[in-house]
Amino acid sequence: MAFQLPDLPYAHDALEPFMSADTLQTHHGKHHQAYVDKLNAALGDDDDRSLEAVIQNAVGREGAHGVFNNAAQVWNHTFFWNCMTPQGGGRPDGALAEQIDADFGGFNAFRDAFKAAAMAQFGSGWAWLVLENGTLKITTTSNADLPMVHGQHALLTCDVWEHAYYLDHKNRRDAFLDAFLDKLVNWAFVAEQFERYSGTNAAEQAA
Ligand code: MN3
Repeated sequence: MAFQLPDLPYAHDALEPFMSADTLQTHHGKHHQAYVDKLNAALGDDDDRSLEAVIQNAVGREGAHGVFNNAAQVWNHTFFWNCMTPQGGGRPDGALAEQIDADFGGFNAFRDAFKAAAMAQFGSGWAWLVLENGTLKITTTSNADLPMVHGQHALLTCDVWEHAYYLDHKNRRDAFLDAFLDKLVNWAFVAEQFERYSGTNAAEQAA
């Protein structure tokens, strides 16, 4: 069963002016699609594993770098689209906000640390807010690498490959990060991930 490119959770122009339709048409329609196509070509038609299973099986395995890179990039991009929303940005509330205060010393400290980490990622990669052993952490990964293969739960990510921002911001990764953090982050989605993995959602725990 072949993997499919998921639809964006909003219209291509819905994130303007902070992320252009041109960027999303290229990034989703060309880059993300290419990872899906290359993954399907590598796996063949009779592979019915989940994307997560493909990633975990391929990580670090000799001869499986192409499968890992394309599978992880399919996962990363799908997650990234969900981390953004029109009229996004602002701040989280509730249990997630309390844990950000506890683990980073406040939202502004979190924001500064996330942006600094994303700025410091050399070359292509991703900046993440993750939950690891009950603690929030900011991490970065290179190329296609992702938290699930490091025992971490991803809560939020920002793509810092140049293709994520070059059409809108040229070389200015800092301007892209400001737009992402202040105008695009879907904190409701991030809070859903936090509740799922932190056990603060009693209904999900019981399920
Ligand atoms: Mn990308």
